[in-house]
Amino acid sequence: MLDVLKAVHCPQDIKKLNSYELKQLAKDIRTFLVQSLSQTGGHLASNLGVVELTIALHYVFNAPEDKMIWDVGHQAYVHKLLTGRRKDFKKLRKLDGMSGFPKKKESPYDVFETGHSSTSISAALGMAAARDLKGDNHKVIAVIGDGALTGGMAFEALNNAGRGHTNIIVILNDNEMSISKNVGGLCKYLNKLRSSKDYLRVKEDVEGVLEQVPVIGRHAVSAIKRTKGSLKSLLIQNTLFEQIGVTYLGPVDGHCYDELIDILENAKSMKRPVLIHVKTKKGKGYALAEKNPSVFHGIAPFDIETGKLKNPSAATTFSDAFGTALCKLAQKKENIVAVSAAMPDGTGLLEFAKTYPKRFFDVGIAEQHAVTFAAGMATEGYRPVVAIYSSFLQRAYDQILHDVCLQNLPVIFAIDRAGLVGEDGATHQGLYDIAYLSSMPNMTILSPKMTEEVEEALKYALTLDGPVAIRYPKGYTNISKVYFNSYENIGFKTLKEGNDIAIIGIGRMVEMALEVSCKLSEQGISAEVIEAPGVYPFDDAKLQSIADRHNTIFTVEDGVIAGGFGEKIFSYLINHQHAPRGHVFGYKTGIIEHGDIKSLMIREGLEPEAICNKILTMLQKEKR
Ligand SMILES: Cc1ncc(C[n+]2csc(CCOP(=O)(O)OP(=O)(O)O)c2C)c(N)n1
Repeated sequence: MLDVLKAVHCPQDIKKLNSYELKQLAKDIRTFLVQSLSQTGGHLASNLGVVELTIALHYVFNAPEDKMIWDVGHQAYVHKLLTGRRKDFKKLRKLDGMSGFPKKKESPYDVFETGHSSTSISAALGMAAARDLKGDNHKVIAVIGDGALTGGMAFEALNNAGRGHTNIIVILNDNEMSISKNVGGLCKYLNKLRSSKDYLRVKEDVEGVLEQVPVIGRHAVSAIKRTKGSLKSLLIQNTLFEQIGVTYLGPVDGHCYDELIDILENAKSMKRPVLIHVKTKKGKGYALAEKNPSVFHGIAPFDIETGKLKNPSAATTFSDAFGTALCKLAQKKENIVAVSAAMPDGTGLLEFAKTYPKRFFDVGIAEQHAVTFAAGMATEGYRPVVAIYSSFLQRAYDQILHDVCLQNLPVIFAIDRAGLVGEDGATHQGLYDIAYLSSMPNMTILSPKMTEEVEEALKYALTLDGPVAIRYPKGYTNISKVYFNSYENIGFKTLKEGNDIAIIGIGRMVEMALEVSCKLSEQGISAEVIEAPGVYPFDDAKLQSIADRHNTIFTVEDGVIAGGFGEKIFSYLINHQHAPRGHVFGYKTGIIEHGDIKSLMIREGLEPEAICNKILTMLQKEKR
């Protein structure tokens, strides 16, 4: 069992395998992935779909000299397995373990880091341009899914590639799925191409026809092969890709080595930008994942027989609360519409999509477009609610500023996964939204601290006539319901009285602030705990009165300190002739790798014990 996989330590080992062993390797990898991910969780379905493709790539090309870039990077597990990291799967996505995405420091085979979608073709083209300038001749390959191809940057890159003769090889891994079913006109177009006569059949037909021409036939076939490298490229000139200057090869069956190796060898010999259209099945080889690829896209530890989660949670998450609240409000307010960038599942919008199909817009992995599309709808009297994860919304910085905030349009941003997200790591942590949104004109930022407050925050947002961001974390919080806030006003609110110091928390950090105050009271320190449901702009008068009551103020947020909530509080107070002592608790750096959220917070010093100790040390120093 798994003998072939165990014998593969680096891509050179694959090149020694015969066709039977190559097939066995694919089987071994699928067995390994299902077993291993059933224990650790991770991105299963996408990886099961690229097993033969990844093996064929390493069989034909010479990594790491030839460079492979994995778009999004969630499908790079097979690549990791083939490049000497099998043992590291035990700690996949765990603290100090192997990342779920390509990481340069992990392996020389990981040449470019990904996590957010649609970057691979740009990066590949840049690497290829550098190669040409240096006079090198290795190959650069970008592997991109049909979902990731819906991101505009992929087209910016193809447009750029089509202008010149820089050779890059783009592998379009088309499984007809994003996380959910892929959407849009491009997807329909790819479907048409998928069902056209496949690459090998066309090639055989042409060779057959030419060979029937006596004497010159055989020469013609090899001459065309030599000069053009691709017979098919002579025939199919009318794809979108060909029209913009990128040679289209395909479609090929992404689970058939013969087809894959033939087409990759062909592309390898070409001197131009090439796109190879590969048809794959997401979840291939594991029936439950084939049937339900969205569920197995990213999954927590599960039972192999049933596919059920090992530790299911019945708790309502912030995403659930958002979805339910939006459906409820949309019933009364017909101008509410919802916009998703390929994440209706993760953001809790499935029910809304089902209940209000005409008022639901999944625009694909296109966060920039999602925001400006919403801005357009807002100009026509609609109340768009754009639900996007914090880290992916970074994509749309200028659209939020230029198209929404400067025009003061009433677009609501439902920012899910704000703060640490844990296992997905540095590219996915939602650390920056407060910093970048709080510097934008007209923007109001709200931060509910418990799931029950999401509906209140939404209702409040709908009373405003400008942009509002409602940020909330992954999962749920455990804060006592006695602290429920009805969002009648969003000013600072004292949750617990205290005389010695003030601790101001936002969102899920309010729970932390309350815990810290309990620990401090055991040490004889009385802390006033204040929440800021309106993170920004804050209530100036109330802030001044807090500063009148306390000389020492602490703030706690789950975002980067630089430009964040605490910095703005202290900057405001200093500029208004208050000079409180205190400390801003948040993340000192924006690079926080993968691991479970609790461990990461402990490591960052954002946990009650560490905060309490820091406060006590400060207070003691002040006494001296
Ligand atoms: C900018 C951005 N938005 C959203 C996501 C979340 N996301 C991760 S994978 C994925 C679907 C990718 O589909 P595809 O490229 O076809 O790959 P597949 O999983 O089908 O192999 C999405 C939407 C992301 N990683 N980056």
